[in-house]
Amino acid sequence: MRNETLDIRGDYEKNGYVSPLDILTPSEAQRLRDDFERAEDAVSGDSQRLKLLYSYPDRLIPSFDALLRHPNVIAAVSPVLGPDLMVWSGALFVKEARSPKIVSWHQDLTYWGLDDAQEVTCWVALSEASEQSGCMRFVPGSHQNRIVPHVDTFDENNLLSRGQEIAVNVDEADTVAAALHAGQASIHHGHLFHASGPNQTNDRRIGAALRFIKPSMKHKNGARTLVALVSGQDEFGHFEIAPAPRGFLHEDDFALCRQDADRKKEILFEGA
Ligand SMILES: O=C(O)CCC(=O)C(=O)O
Repeated sequence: MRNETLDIRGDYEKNGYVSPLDILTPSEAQRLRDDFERAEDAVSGDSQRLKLLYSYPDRLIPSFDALLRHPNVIAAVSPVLGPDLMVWSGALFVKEARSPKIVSWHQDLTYWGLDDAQEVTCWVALSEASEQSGCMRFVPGSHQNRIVPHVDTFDENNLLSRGQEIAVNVDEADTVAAALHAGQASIHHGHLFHASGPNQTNDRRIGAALRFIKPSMKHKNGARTLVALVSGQDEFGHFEIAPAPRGFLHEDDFALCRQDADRKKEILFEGA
């Protein structure tokens, strides 16, 4: 793997992202995709469970919990956040083949209700994320901004919860495409301007967005949402630490995710 030759911390501080990083072999990525698609088939008749599966694959499928703790993932994130790492969310972003779904320009931390910016997303491609399939685009250096105003569009083709979009113009000429092969990843800052376009290919574009935080972070409203402690220690106790998944799509894990989704909904839709 060639990540050792990168200055992850230096590049991240300068640009607000690092891409591409080699994380999984193509066959490891394919195995995760297979597990996800097997789970999808198993819950396909139940829209509530399907939604929970997209939001919490890491709490419902043991191999996705293992992804959060993968040594290459930890090695990509710890140069930025340090050795104590929690994952606040591990949701999937899926764009079906030939799908018009997009993600508008936004900054991640806008609506998450967290009190600080000690957060890094590691976005792991489980299928080809090319410009044609709608990979992410970044505005290098834009993480130096604080949170800028966003407007909610609730556009049905937008994968974001509120269809939120930053209210300042982004010049395409200032952007870079973060194309990834299956098994590669990018990391990005919670204030970085980023977006992604439609999928114009014949395969699904599937990515796991792993949201790492430092344990010192907390919710401004005091909510103790569910996190996975994946490296080091939690000396703060601001969150509820999730147990390992009890099995593949275990009923008790669905119940835990349902509870957490309700807590998060209150935060994500505050003021909407
Ligand atoms: O998957 C995408 O296209 C966008 C994901 C995203 O915005 C994020 O991970 O913060």
